[in-house]
Order: sequence, then structure tokens, then C-alpha cells
Amino acid sequence: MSSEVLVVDFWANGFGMRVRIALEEKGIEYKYMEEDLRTPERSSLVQEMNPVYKSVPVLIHGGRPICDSLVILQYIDEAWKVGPTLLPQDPHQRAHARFWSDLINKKVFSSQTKFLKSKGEDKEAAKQELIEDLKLLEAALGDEPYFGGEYFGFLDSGQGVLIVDLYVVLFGPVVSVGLKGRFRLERGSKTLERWSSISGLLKRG
Ligand SMILES: N[C@@H](CCC(=O)N[C@@H](CS)C(=O)NCC(=O)O)C(=O)O
Repeated sequence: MSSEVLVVDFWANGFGMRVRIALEEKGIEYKYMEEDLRTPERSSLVQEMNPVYKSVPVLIHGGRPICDSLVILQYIDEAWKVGPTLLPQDPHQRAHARFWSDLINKKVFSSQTKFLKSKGEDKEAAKQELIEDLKLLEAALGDEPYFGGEYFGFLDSGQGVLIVDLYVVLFGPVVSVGLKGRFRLERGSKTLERWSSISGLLKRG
């Protein structure tokens, strides 16, 4: 079996950024294939590799697909025993990482989508909701350098979605698209800014 690693994704996809961040953090070499989500039809590769959801990211390892970003992060941790482990060993801390990742998937992503799709007063209300969500994450981060405490971990890699949120809130969707994935935080929350610069997430495309 080939051991080639291929990530199929769209550059601005926060779910996919999680996977790219985790692979880079672990030092795993991978190839990247862009799936243009601006076209309505998914490529035959995505349809074949993710027939249930037909969504990206998809990680293809040795020809076999793994789908859904958080499932992929756990797979990466289990399949490669190199580099730092993403999920902590302690069961309570693991539960904590999964809880917050799940909250980002359900609550934060839904606020982000609402904000992107709304207009006028609704947009302002959606923005406030998104800011409240970011405050929750900021409180969870506290004074620690990383979400996982002293070391970069699962929840830090899980923040691809958060990077998109920060950009949406700070600069608006048009500007963030214009940046073409070269993320650089210039203003905003001091705590999240500190976290993002320590973890280097906002410098990655
Ligand atoms: N739960 C999935 C969500 C992935 C997802 O929703 N991807 C969207 C882009 S944000 C997608 O590929 N949509 C397919 C389409 O737009 O046709 C994950 O975490 O990977």
C-alpha cells in the first residue's frame, strides 16, 4: 500500500485548515489538491472519496479516504506516532478538547454562517453573536499559551474555523477572501491575538 498523503480541500475552508495545521504541526508531508467550492458540482474524486457528504476536507492516506475534519484530526494522531500528540493523554483533558471542538462545530460555525448570509440589522445582531462566541473561546483559553495548556494540541489545530471567524469579524468576508489565505491578525482580541501569534496559526496559508 502506498503511504502517500493527499489533502483535498478549498483554500479558505476553516474545517480543512484544521487538517493542514495538524499535518504541519506533526511534520507529516502531504500533497494538496484544491477543490473549487465556488462551482456547484463536486469533483469526481470528492464524490468517490466522500460519497456520504461530498464535502471537503478529505484526507486520502495510501489511497483510502478519511472524512470529517475532527475525525481526520484523531486519525492523524493515531496513524502517525511522530511529533507532538494532538489529544492529551488525560481523559478529562481529552473530554475538554472534544467539548470545545464540538462547540466550535455547532455553535461558532453556525454564528459565522448566519453572519455571512445576513444583511443590515440582522447582520449586526449576528456579528454580536459571533463576538460573544469568540469571547467564550477567549475565556476557555485564559492565560494559557495554548488551548491545550502548555503545549499545542487538538483544540489548537481545531481552530481553523476560528481563524476564519476572526477574519470575518475583524475585516469582513470580502477582505478575508482577498487575503487568499495569508492570515495575519492586525488588531482585535488581545488574548486570541497572543494565542494566534504563539501558535503561528495566522501565519499559515
Ligand atoms: N463536518 C465537516 C464539514 C465539512 C464541510 O461542511 N465542508 C463544506 C465547506 S465549509 C463543503 O465541502 N461543502 C460542499 C459544497 O459546498 O459543495 C468537517 O468537519 O469536515
